[in-house]
Amino acid sequence: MTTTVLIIDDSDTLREEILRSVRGASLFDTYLEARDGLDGFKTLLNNRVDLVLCDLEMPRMDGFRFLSMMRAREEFQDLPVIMLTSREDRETKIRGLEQGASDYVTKPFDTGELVARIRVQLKMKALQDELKRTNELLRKLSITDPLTHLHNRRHLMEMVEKEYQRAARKGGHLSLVILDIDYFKKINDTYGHPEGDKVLASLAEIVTKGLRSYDVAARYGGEEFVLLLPETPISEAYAIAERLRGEVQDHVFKGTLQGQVVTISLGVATYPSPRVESIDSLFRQADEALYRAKQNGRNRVEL
Ligand code: GH3
Ligand code: MG
Ligand code: MG
Ligand code: MG
Ligand code: MG
Repeated sequence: MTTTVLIIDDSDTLREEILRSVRGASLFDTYLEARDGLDGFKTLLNNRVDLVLCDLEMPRMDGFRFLSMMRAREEFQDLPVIMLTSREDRETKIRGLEQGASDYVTKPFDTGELVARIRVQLKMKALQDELKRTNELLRKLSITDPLTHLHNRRHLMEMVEKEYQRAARKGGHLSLVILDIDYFKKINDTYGHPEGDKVLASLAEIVTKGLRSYDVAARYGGEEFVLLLPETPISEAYAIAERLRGEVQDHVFKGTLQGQVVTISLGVATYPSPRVESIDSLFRQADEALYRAKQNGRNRVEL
């Protein structure tokens, strides 16, 4: 990946001088220049930039305005900005740092110092990016079931809470589908546990495929899955469950499981409805419906 620096200064001489310094240190592959804050901001919007060197006093838009404009935008929160100031003025430096400057260099600057400060900023940015990636990964792991890559039960309960509150506030319909594999024990007994795991992974794929972006599919227990369907009245939830039931039944397994038909039973419940006035009762109704589906012969959807 190429690294890009943006130099914003109204003085041609100074820009050239800075350019020479950063070029000499081979810190960047691409060099962008702007004559004032407004120009610089436009350049920032149109290019991927890794570090900004910015003068304070400039016509049209000065360094302070530039700083507050860019820091107001989410995508530029972590972008390092080194201010170039001719003023030894303590107040100016403090104000710059307070408005989001990462560091400053006083003009006339020393090339060695400028390069060293740039290196520090680039290193901090790299560490920050890595930390962010690690955090995202940890977050993802903490909400995902490792076998099926569906949401885990804990995250499902968080989402249920959120969607329930939303439905209660706005008066929409929130549907819940609980599904359980029929005679899964027999599949494990016949093919072995690892093949059973493959069935679970395949089912997860089928379930995920047909979902809308705001639906949530989770592994609720060993071989039980839950679909959380916001803004979905019971008739629609039933249709979704019924479609899923058919897709699972028609699924053609490969390898050892070839020829094996797997079916699921599903229970559907919706908030609000006569016996559903809490999250607990939403789950209870769906669970009871699932029980009836099992009782009534399996490979069925019950409300
Ligand atoms: P039914 O639901 O139709 O009443 O019959 P069932 O055979 O599916 O019965 P039950 O729901 O009681 O059994 C669930 C089985 O699922 C038991 C357990 O060995 C298996 N199971 C649970 N978690 C996993 C898993 O992660 N991997 C595999 N391979 N099997 C699992
Ligand atoms: Mg200037
Ligand atoms: Mg079960
Ligand atoms: Mg059971
Ligand atoms: Mg089962």
